[in-house]
Amino acid sequence: MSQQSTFIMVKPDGVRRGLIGEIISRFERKGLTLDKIRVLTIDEDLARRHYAEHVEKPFFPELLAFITSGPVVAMQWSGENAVAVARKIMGATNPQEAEPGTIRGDYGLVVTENLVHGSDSPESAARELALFFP
Ligand code: DAT
Ligand code: MG
Repeated sequence: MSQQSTFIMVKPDGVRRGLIGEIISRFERKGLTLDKIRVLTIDEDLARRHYAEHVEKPFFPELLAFITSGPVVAMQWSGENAVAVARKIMGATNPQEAEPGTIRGDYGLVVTENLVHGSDSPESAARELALFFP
């Protein structure tokens, strides 16, 4: 356990559906601290760098079209064990498998449109935070 920072992003579906406040409030209520926030539309270059590990995957074209389809809310959150705690609040990648009570479990239905991104390790967090908050 340690003090950590993590990168969290409300994806275009969360913004379109008016769920920014709902998603932010879940991290807030848990006790994490919002350090940085910005609204932007991701272009193809940033999408390829952010999702570098997935560029060769069969689902990447769909992921690229989706993540560049409208504004996102990019954030830095910090707190004790923030990386893993935030992933727990988000729920499983596929919203159909995500538990009720998680963001994806409560609001998502299909895997591409799963509302929220969160770093999967402290190393990913450092890389992603540097991309979005240079
Ligand atoms: P996570 O967002 O939980 O870290 P990931 O990094 O494995 O999941 O994948 C990044 C995003 O890509 C994920 O949020 C939704 C999409 N995705 C993942 N696996 C997929 C699949 N099998 N089919 C379609 N989209 C997928
Ligand atoms: Mg991931």
